[in-house]
Amino acid sequence: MTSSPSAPPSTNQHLLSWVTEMAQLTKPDHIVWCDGTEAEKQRFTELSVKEGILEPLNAEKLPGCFLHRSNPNDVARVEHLTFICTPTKEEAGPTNNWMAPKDAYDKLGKLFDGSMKGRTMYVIPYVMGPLGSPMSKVGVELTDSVYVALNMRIMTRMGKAALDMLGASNDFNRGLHCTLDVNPERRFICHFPQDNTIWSVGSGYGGNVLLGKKCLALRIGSYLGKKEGWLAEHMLILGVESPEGEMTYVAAAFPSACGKTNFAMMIPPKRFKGWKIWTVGDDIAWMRVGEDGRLFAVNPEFGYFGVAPGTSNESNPNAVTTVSRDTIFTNVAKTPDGDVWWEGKDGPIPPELIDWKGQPWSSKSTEKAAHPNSRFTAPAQNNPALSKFYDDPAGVPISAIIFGGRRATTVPLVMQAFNWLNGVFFGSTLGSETTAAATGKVGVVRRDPFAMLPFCGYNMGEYFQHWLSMQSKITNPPKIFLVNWFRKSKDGKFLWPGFGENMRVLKWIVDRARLRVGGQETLFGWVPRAGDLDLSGLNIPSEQVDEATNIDLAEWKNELTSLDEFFGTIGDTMPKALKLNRDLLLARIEAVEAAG
Ligand code: OXD
Ligand code: MN
Repeated sequence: MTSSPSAPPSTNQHLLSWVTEMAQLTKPDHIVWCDGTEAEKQRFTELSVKEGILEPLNAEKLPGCFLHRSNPNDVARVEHLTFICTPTKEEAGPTNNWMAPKDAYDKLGKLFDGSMKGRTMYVIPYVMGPLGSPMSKVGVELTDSVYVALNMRIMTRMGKAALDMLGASNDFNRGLHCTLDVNPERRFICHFPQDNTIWSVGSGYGGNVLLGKKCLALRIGSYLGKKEGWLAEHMLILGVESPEGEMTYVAAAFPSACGKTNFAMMIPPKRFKGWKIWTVGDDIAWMRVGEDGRLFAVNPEFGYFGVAPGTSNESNPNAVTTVSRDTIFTNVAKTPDGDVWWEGKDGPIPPELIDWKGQPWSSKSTEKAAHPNSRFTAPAQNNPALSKFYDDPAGVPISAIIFGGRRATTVPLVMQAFNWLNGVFFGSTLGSETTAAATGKVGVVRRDPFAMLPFCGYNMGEYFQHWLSMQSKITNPPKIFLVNWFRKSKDGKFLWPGFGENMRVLKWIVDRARLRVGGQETLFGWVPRAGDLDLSGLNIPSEQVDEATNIDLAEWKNELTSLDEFFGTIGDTMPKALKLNRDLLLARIEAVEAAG
C-alpha cells in the first residue's frame, strides 16, 4: 500500500487511525483524501471518462453532464440485503433484516479483506446538513469508487469544510464501501447504529453506496434522533410564499416514487398568480425543537438524486432546468447527438437511441430505453426554486406536516388530524395499494409507515413511540395532514389531476395551519367543506372532487381491519395509544352504523 503524495489533510487521531485500520483491511494501492475543490472534480471526471465510468454528453445541450451505466444487476436499493446490526434482534424490530454486529463485521470483513488491492481508496469527509449547524452531522466515507466520490460531491458538503467542522472530534459516521465485483451474492448493506458505522459491499447503486443519504441521514439518523431527541424523516421540505410575501414551511412524507421531488419543486397553476413554492429539500428532513417550541427542519442533503423517467416540463419544469447542467445521469438512454432520454421526457420519442444497457434501441422496441429507476444526481443550486434558507444553519420552522400514500380507495384527497396523536396515527398507517397487474390481488395495501419502512434504523414500534413522545417537547406543534393524490373512481380513473394542481390542496393546508379556513369534521379528521378548496380554473366536475374528498365508512372499516393486522405485526413495542386510537375509530363507525 502506498499513500497519496501529500500527507492527510487532517490531524484528527480518531480519523487517522480508523482510515489506517480500514486501509490495512482493504489494502488499496493508493489513498486519496478528497478536498472538494473544482480542480479535484476535474481530475476525478477526467479519470472517470478515461476508465469508461462516465461518458461525456453533448456539452452544448448539457454542459458539465455525464452518463454512467451501472451493471444491469445493480440498479436499485436492495432491501433484502440491507441489515440493521444491533446487539439484539428486538432493537432492529420486526420490519428490518437483522444481523448480530459480530457476525456482520466477520462476514463483511472477509469480503473487504484485500478488496481494494490494485485500486484507490477515496477518503470522503462530508457534512449532512448546513455547515456549522447544530443539527448537522459529519460522516467520512471510504470507497473504491470514483463515481461515488463524484456523486457525494454533489449530494453532500464534501471535503475540507467537513474536516474543519469535525476538528479533533471522534463524533463522525464511519462509512466503508467497496464495489467488489458487483455480484448480488456478495452484496450487503449493513448498519451498526451503536457504532455510528456503515459497511456496504458489492453494489455501486446510489441508495446503497452514497452512504450519507439513506444509510446515514435516515437509518443511522433515525437511531440518533431517538437517542438525542430529534426526528430524521423521509420528508421533503418546502416553503409556500403567498402573494403578500407570507412564508409557510411544510414537511411531507411520501413513500419512494410517489412524487416527492415534483411536489417539492411545484409550480403553482395560473390561478395562483403570485404564489411561489420554494424547495428546501426533496427527500430527507432532520427536525429539532427550537427554543420557541416550534419544530425546525434542515435538509441534510446538498443535491438531488431523483428518478429520471416521468420528469418533464409538464410534471416538473424546475427539475428539467435543474438537470440541464453539471448533472450525472445513471442508466438513462442516450440520443445519437449525445442528449439524454427517458420514458416520459418532453418531445417525440426519438426513433433511435442507445438504451440504458448501452445497446441500440428503436422506437419499435418493447423494452424500456431508460431503466425505470434511472436517476439524475444534480446540485441543489441548479434548482430555480431553491429556497434561500436551504443552507440556513437554524433550519426553517415547520407549520404543517403532510403524510401521503398511494391509495386507490379509502383515503381522501386531504384530511387534517384532530391532534398530535391522530397525526402520528395517520403517519403510522401510510401505505400504497397494489394493482392487479402487480400482485394478482387488487387493493392489497403494502404498509409503509411514515414512508420509513425501508429506512427506519431501529424497532418500528419504538419509532412510533418516539413520535408520540416528541409531543411533550414540541409546545408549538405543526398541524398534521394526510393526503392522497392517487384516489380512483369506480371505473379506475384518477379523481384528482395532481402535479401543480396539488397547490389547491396545499393552500388549504397552509390556511388550516394558520387557522383561517374552515373544515368539515368527520370521524377521522377535518376535510375541506364544499367551497373550501379553490377550484377555479380547474376543468373537472365538482362531483369528482367530492368523490376525491369523500369518507366512505365501509372502506374505513376494511382499513381498520387491515390496520389491526399491520399493528399486530409490530408486536410488543406497538404503542397502545395508537392501537386504542384505531379501536376508538372502529367504535365510532359502529356507533354511526347502529344509529342507522
Ligand atoms: C428512495 C430514494 O428510494 O429517494 O426513496 O432514492
Ligand atoms: Mn427517498
